[in-house]
Amino acid sequence: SEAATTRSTPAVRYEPLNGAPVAGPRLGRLHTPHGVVDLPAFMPVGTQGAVKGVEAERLAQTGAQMVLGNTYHLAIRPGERVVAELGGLHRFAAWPGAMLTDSGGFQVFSLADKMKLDERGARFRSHVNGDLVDLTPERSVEIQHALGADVMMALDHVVALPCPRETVVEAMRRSIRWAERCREHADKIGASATQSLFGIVQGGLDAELRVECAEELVKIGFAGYAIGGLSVGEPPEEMYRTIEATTPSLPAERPRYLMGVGAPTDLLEAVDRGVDMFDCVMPTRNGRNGLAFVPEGTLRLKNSRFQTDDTPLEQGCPCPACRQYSRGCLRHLLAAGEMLGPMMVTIHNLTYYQRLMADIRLAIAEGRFAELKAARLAAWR
Ligand code: PRF
Ligand code: ZN
Repeated sequence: SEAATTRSTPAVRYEPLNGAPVAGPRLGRLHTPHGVVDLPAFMPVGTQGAVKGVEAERLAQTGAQMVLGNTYHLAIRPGERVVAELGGLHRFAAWPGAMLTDSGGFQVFSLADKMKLDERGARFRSHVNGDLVDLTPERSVEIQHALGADVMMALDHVVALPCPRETVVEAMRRSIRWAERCREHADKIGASATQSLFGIVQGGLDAELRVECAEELVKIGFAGYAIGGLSVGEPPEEMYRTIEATTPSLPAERPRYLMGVGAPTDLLEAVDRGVDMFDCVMPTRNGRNGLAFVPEGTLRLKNSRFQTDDTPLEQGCPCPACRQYSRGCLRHLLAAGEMLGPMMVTIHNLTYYQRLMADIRLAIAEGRFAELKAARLAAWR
């Protein structure tokens, strides 16, 4: 069948480089129609098609190889047809590298007004202009196909934690049914030839539900598997335990993506449990607020102790912020509301995250990930 053919030649292919352990640190590569992504990888968030305050060429200089875009935001404004008419998301965002779009599931549950949800999908009012939007699994795939990212995400039902187990079970089972509809629709409209679809494991903090969800998604068959519904306010230890309960149920030869995570510590803990991909607003959002990531932890640049600090954010960092500006100058730019301040701290933070991922990959390659993890955790503590 056509579906079988497209599935045997996936648009995105995972290449294991350290024997594809089912859990534990994994070194690999993701081959996409827009280049290779070294794994484990961190994807900066470009919600509106642009990483806030960072133009595409600068973004490439941070070491990023794959960027995330949001179906929810781009469908509302400017609309996927406009993006398609302007050449698709890669051309539109001037990003020649790999891209992934989130399905809109998470954003609908966190941003939309007057949301109505049933088996068909979600209906809600746009938080931008109040327009009525109808987001079904089929529609999410169609939008993501028009946007044209290399990886599309299945539409899922995310619940806010804590909540009753029955609610978690219902949302998890619905996410599986929606994922299957996404899978079928992607094949039907021919998206699977040029784009890959990832399923999303839900199930709250319940190990049994996570395993059930993972196993059902694997039966449907996806190019990769995401772990969703985490980093929504639960203690870090609960998140790590849930990741650890999930990854062994995922195929070793497919990439795993932990959605919306996280702090540098979380990246190390998740890589240690077999996760390959991450995205998070932390380096960009914190950067805009004047919080810089450095090897010792974070620097709150608005603090007066940086007023006459003539050193760079991070000694030895190759980023344009550290090569050009002192902490004292960046503090002044932030205090004065000069847009260069947030832009420079964002660039530094993204560079910091990409250098961390490069260090993680080298450590896995050289068989010393445990040492790297211990040293970094000790330095941040
Ligand atoms: N689902 C989707 N996107 C997401 C999440 C999810 O559960 C999360 C949870 N941390 C972030 N982004 N579709
Ligand atoms: Zn820097």
